[in-house]
Formats: sequence, C-alpha cells, structure tokens
Amino acid sequence: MKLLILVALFGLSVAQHNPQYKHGRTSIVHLFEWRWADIAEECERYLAPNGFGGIQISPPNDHIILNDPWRPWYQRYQPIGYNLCSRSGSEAELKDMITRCNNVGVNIYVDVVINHMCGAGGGAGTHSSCGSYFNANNKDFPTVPYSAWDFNDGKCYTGSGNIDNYNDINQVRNCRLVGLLDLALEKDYARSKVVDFMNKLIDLGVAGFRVDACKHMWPGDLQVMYGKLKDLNTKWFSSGSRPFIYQEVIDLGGEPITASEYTGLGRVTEFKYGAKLGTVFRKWNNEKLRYLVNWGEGWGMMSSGNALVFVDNHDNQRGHGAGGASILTFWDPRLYKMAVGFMLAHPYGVTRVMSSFRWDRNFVNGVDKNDWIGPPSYSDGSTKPVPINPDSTCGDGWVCEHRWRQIRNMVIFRNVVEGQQLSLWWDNGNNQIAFSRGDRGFIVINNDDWDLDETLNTGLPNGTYCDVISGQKEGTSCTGKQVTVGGDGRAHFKISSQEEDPFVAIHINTKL
Ligand code: QV4
Ligand code: CA
Repeated sequence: MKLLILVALFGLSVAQHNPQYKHGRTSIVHLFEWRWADIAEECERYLAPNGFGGIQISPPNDHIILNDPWRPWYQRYQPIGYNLCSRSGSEAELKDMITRCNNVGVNIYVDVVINHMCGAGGGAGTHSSCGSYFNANNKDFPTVPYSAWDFNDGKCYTGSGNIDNYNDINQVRNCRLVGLLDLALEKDYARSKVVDFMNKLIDLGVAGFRVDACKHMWPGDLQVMYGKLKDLNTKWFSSGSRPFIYQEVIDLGGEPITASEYTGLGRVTEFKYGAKLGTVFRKWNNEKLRYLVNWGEGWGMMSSGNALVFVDNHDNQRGHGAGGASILTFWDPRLYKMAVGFMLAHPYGVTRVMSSFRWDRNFVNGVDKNDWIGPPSYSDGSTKPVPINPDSTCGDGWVCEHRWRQIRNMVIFRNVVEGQQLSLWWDNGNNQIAFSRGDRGFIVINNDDWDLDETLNTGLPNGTYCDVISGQKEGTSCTGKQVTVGGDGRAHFKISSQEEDPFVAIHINTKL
C-alpha cells in the first residue's frame, strides 16, 4: 500500500515536469506583455508553422494600474483579483487566443502570481485592469474575496513587515516581498481561491503554469494546491495529462532556500544557466567555450529533467531579480544569438526563448533608471498591437527575438534533434567548439578572435547541407552557406571571427 502511494506520488510529480508539447515540438517563447489578439495571430501565422511548442503569457488576471511611474510593466505582478481582464485584453480575447493557439498545436503557459496581491501602498479605489474596487490599506479585495484574515502579517516578525534578510527562511516566506501583501496560503480558504483560479484557466485549455515567486511560498502549501489542479482539457490533451508546472525560484547558491526543495513538485527555473552562460560567452573570469564540454549538471546545475532554462528573462534583462551583469540580452545581439543558439542545440533542460520590447535605457551609475518602462503603448496607457514588417521583423518597439532567423531556425533544429545524445564534441582548447546531436544535427561555434578552419566529424549522412544561421533551405536551394559532408561524416568548416554570426548549424532536414 505504502509503495503504491509512493508510485502514485512519483508519477504525479514527474507528470507535472512534462510540458505536454504537441507534434514533437520542444521550446517555449515568452511573449512578454503581448496582447491576446496579437498572440492568437502569432500562433497561426508564425509560431505553429515554425514549430514553437508553447507560449508563456503575461499574468492574465485583474491587476493594479499605476500612475507613478506611468503604467510600468510590473503592475501586472500586483494582483487585485482573479477575474481575467488585464492589460493584454479581456476574458473573451484570452479564451479566443487559447483556443486558436491550441488548434494549431501551440500550448499556453500562464504566469500565475499567487504569493501576494498588490503593494501595501496600493491605495483604495477602482484603479485596476478590471475596474474593480479594492482597498490595500485594509487588505480588502472584494472580487476574490480576500480580507485581512487571508494575509500573513501576523506571522512576519520583521520591523518593516518586509523581507529584510534572505538568510531567514521564515521571513522570505511569511513577510512581504518588496511591500507586496503576502497571502496566507496555509489556509484552506486562500488555497481554494488560488486553485479555482488555476482550474478555470485549465478549463479554458492552458497547458500549464509559470508560478511566480515560489521561493516566497512554502513547498508544502504549493504541493497541496498543485494536487488539486484538474487534468488538462481533453479537447486538446490526452486524458489524464497533468498541467506543466515550472516554478520561479532564483537559486544562484548562497541562500538557505534552494531550488531542490521545489524540484519534486514540478520544474524549476535554473537561473545559474543564463548567468554562467553569459560569463562564458563574454569570456569573463577567463571562461572559455571549451569548458562547456560538461555543461548542465557538471556545472552544478539541477538535473536536466527538473530544469527550465533561458538566456535572459523579463526581470534580469533589465536588472530586476538576479543574475547580474553577465546576462546576455537583445542589446548584445551578436553574443546573444550565439548563446541562444548554443542553448537550443544543447540537450539540457526545457528551453524558453525571450521575446522583448525595447525601452529607452537611462543608466545612472550603472543602474537603469528606466527599468520600469512598460510595453509600447498609446498615450492612454493601452498596449499597442505588434505590427509585422514586410521582412517579417516586428515594428513599434517590439523586438521579437523569436523571429530572428538564427533563433527561429535553432528552435526548429531542437525539434529535429529531439531525443538524440550530444556527441562528437570537438574544441580547439579555447573558444571554438562543435558537437552533434546523434546523426541528426551539428553545430560549430567560433567565439575566438581568429578564424576557425577545421575538418570535423559531424556524424551526419553524406550530402550537402544548408546552414540555418547564415540562411536556410528554401525549396531546393540554400540562401546561406553550404556544408558538404563526406561518406565518412566529415565536413570542412571555415568561420571567420569577423562574421556577423560566427556559428554554423546544419540538420537532417536541411539536406539539399
Ligand atoms: C516599494 C519599495 C518597498 C516598499 C514598497 C511599499 O521598494 O521597499 O516596501 O514600495 O509599498 C514594485 C516596485 C517596488 C515596490 C513594489 C510594491 O518595483 O519598488 O516596492 O512594486 O509597490 C516585479 C518587479 C518588482 C515590482 C513587482 C510588483 O520586479 O520591481 O515591485 O513586480 O510590481 C526576487 C524574488 C523573485 C522576483 C524578483 C524580482 O525572489 O520572485 O525578486 N521575481 C518575480 C517576477 C517579478 C515580480 C515578482 C516576482 C513579484 O519575475 O517580475 O516583481 O511578483 O528575486
Ligand atoms: Ca509569501
């Protein structure tokens, strides 16, 4: 009996690690702050045709509206209730988007903010995205409803009521994260409100959740709530499919709360990944690409089956959260494309690609004073649509990294090599590396200041292949470099250190 229960629990938790991708797809894109109407279009016109597996969407529920600073992106991390009207659109638009994306095989993962409500200084009134009344002063959120009973203040013993010391586990979980009213999730009532919210999203057809601020919630509380989630909607998922759960825990080492407390419940964001990869590609601290030979667990990261990985996220691309200066973003496009290319070629973890908006940075003593700026918006604060240019890039300040040829083609590469071992590692002892994924794909990267000129064993069948970084296969021709693989699997590569993108990737579907 005990054994049976153990088996059942184990099965359940492993299931929550599964992204439930459709059609053998393998990557998530975070369409940060996109409107639901634009996401629906993007699923049909771009993400499905290019093999993206799913989308992380910004929080869809009722959130505070802030004037000072003006409509910052982070107002969506201050919930007012669980009704589904947000800066990205109405419940009807959300529902239409989830349906249309599912219909073309693209999953939706919802960023859920369940640790807290708005900031204690959020005031009283109807300044919320649904226009609902609330009063942060007496912790009254009538649409849920939550009242003062549902918050943690009685269990927080810091003078400020805020988290002052990350070495004190009780503070981190029972006090307010930057002044945000902290929910008492050990109570059945609060738990049931969160579970109802998440189950409603499951009914609408979402495939899972990015759970915000998990370090600040007790794993035991999360376990109970996850256990009450429904199976996924059988309109799109096979019966018995569990929601995919990936939990935001920033664990760079050095704190008493670790990611490993959460990996039994679902996947966890591996923040060491982007921090260390940025250091390697920037060649800081004498790091070299050749050290990536044992990338993943060998670098002190959690096991691959527990990890959700990314080069940058919406916080650390603008100095929030953690990771530090090494983080690569679209602001450093050359290194960024190489690092994202490496991530998508490498088998470790479930991969998430960032898709950002541009903002006017304003550095004062190394700190960006404009880190709050929200998405491209009209003067009334409403978010602008994402216009698509004739060359397939995005306009109006939307960066759309996921549409950059090099990144999009590596998303496809990852699908093609799925399930294949990393093999045939080669390096020059410095910053030139190459590896294959079984006999289905091969990547070569030159991050040295001199040319790469090598004949390497690719593991691929003989033939001529089209490089998906400098171009791609179109019909029967190739718009980029061509690579000829001989009967012995070997091919000659020449990558100048001066090239716009000093890396080459070929896979079995780019054979000419
Ligand atoms: C301010 C003061 C407080 C004061 C409070 C009084 O700083 O000391 O007590 O006023 O009311 C915003 C402001 C912040 C303000 C707070 C409350 O930036 O200055 O406090 O609102 O009004 C995002 C932003 C935060 C933002 C928050 C809520 O990053 O700046 O706070 O949204 O709008 C840790 C966590 C990790 C977290 C990371 C950023 O362990 O979980 O910090 N990451 C997630 C999200 C992130 C989000 C939150 C958590 C909170 O990815 O985007 O924070 O939901 O590492
Ligand atoms: Ca908490």
